[in-house]
Amino acid sequence: MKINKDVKIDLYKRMVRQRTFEDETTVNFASGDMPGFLHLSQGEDAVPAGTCAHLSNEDAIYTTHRGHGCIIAKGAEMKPMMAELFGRIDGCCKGRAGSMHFADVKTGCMGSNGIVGEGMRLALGTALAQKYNKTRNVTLVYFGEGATGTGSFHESFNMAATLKLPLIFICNINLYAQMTPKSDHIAIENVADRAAAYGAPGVTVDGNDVETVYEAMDKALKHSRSGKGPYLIECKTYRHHGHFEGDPCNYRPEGELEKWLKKDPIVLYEKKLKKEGILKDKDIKKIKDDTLKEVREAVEYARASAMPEVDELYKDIFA
Ligand SMILES: Cc1ncc(C[n+]2csc(CCOP(=O)(O)OP(=O)(O)O)c2C)c(N)n1
Repeated sequence: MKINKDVKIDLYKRMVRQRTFEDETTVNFASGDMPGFLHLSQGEDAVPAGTCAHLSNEDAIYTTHRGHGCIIAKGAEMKPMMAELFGRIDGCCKGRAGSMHFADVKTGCMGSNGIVGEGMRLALGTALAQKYNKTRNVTLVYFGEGATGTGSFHESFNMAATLKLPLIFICNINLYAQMTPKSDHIAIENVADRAAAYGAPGVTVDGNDVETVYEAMDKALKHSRSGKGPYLIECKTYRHHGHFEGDPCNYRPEGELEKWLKKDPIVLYEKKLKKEGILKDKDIKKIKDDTLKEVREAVEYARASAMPEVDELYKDIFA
C-alpha cells in the first residue's frame, strides 16, 4: 500500500500528540494535583495513530482504562480532556469520569471503561446500530491481552460474527495484564488466532510500526465496511510506564524496558521520515514545540476551571 506524504505526517503528529499529552499528565499527576488513578500508554502510541487515522467522527471507538492515546488520536480536544483529568466542571464529562471513563461523543469516543473487557459489549450495541441504520460506519474496540480471557471477549466476538457487525477488535499486546506476564495466562502465541473460532479474520502486526498498523486497519475496514463482519488486529507493543503511575515495575526482567525503548514507535518513525526526506529536524522540533504549547495551554485551562458543585452529582442521571 502506498501511503502519501500528508498521511505520513498526520500519523507522526497523532503519535506526538498522544505522547506529549501523557508525558505532561505524568508530571501533573506526580505533583499531586490530579486526583484518581492513571494508566498511561506511552510506547503504544502507534496503535491509536495507525487505526484512528482512517476514521471520521461518525465512526465510533471504545477504549479501556488505558485510553487517553486512543481518544486523542481520534480527535478529541485536549482542553476538556485535561480538565476531566483534573476533575473539573469544564471536563468532557463535567469532571465525573476522570481518566478511566472518558467519553467525547461528538468525536465518536463513546467511552473508556475501567471494567476489563466491558467496552466490547457496549461496542457491540453501536455496531449493531450502524448496521441497522445502513451507515457504512464502523466501531473499534481497543483492549489489552488480559481482556481476551473474559467472557465478554468471546461472547461479543461470537455475536458480532454471527450478526456480521462492523466491529473491529484491536488488541494491544503490551506483555502484561497488570503485573502478570502474557505467558502466565494465555497458552497461545498470537491471540489473533482466536478470530478463526468465530469465522472472522485475525492478523498479528508489529504494533510499534505505525505504517504497518495503518495498512492492517485499511484491510480491516475494507472487510467490515463491506458487510463481512468483525475483524481482529493484534498489535504487539509495550507500555513504557508501569501498569499505573507509581507502579514500581519490579516484575519486569532487567533490560526489558531498555530493549523496547530502542523500538520506541515515535523515534523509529522520525528516523524513517527523515530518511525519506519527508521531515527535517527543524520540522520535527516545530511539531513537538507546537504540541507541547497546546498541551500546556490545556493544563492551564484545566487548572483554571472550577470544581463541580455538589448538586452536579444528581444531574444527568438515568434511572
Ligand atoms: C472485570 C475486571 N477484573 C479485574 C480488574 C482489575 N484490572 C484492572 S487492569 C487489569 C489488567 C488488564 O490487562 P489488559 O487487558 O492486558 O490491559 P492493559 O492494562 O495491559 O492495557 C486488571 C485485571 C478490572 N478492572 N476489571
